Amino acid sequence: MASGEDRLFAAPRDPLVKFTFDEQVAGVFQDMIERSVPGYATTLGMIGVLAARYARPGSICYDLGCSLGAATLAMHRHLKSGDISIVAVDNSPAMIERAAKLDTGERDVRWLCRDIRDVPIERAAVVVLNFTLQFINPADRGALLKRIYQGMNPAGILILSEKIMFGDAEENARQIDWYHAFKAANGYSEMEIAQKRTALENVLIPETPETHHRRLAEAGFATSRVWFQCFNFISIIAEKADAEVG
Ligand code: GEK
Repeated sequence: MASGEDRLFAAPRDPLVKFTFDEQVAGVFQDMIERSVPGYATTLGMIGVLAARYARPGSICYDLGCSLGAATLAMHRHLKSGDISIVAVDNSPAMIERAAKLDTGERDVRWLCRDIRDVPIERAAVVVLNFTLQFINPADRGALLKRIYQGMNPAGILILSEKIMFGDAEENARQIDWYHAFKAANGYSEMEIAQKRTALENVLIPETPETHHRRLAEAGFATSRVWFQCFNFISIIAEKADAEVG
C-alpha cells in the first residue's frame, strides 16, 4: 500500500477544525497509523492469526471501519479456506476507494462505503473493530455491539482494539506522557502532537477498559479479555460463548 508521509499537523492550523477521514488523511493514512498507534502491526498480525483460528467455511469475517483494508488483507492472507467471505466497511469514500484496489485474489470481499451502525451482520465468525469504536458516538456503541453479538455464529469472536483512558487521573497522565514519547520517537514534533490532540477532541472518545468490558457483557458476550496493551492502547477478544479450549 503506497502512503505519503504524514505531515498534516506540522503547520499551524485552526484549532476549531476537527479531524475527519478525508482525501488528505487517506493519502497518508498508513504512515499516520503506523507512527501513531503503538502495537498497530501486532494487532494486524494477530487479527490474521485469530481469523484463521475461528473462521469456518461458509462463515463471514467483518472488518468494521476498515480504512485502507489492512485488517481485511491480514485476514485474507491467513484464512486457509477460500469459502470464507469478508465484508469490509468504512463510511469514508476516500478510504474505501483506495482499499477496494487491494489484491484479495479469488476471495469474495465486499467493500462497502456505509456507516457501520447500519450494516447487517450475519453468519459472522470474526468481527474486527480495530480502532473504530472510539469514533462512534458513545450513545450508539451499545446498540452496535448488540447487533454484532446477535449476528455472530455461536463460536464467533469480536476483536476490539481501542485507545483507552484510565479512571485514575495520575495513571492516565502517565500513560499519555509515555504515549507522547512514542510519537516523538516516531518523528512527530511537539506542535504536531498538540495539534492532532486538539483536532481529535470529541471526535475520538476513549473510554476505560472497565466501560468496554461492561458494555460487552451487556451486549451478551460471555467473555472479554485484554490480549494486548501498550500504554493507552488495548485490544480485547470477546467470545460469544465461553468455549472450552481443547
Ligand atoms: C485498520 N481498522 O487499519 N461507519 C463506518 N466507518 C467509520 C465510522 C462509521 N460510523 N466512523 C469512523 N469510521 C483500521 C483503522 S481508523 C482508526 C481504523 C484511526 C472509520 C473512519 O472512516 C476510519 O477509516 C476508521 O473508522 C478508523 O486496522 O484512524 O485511529
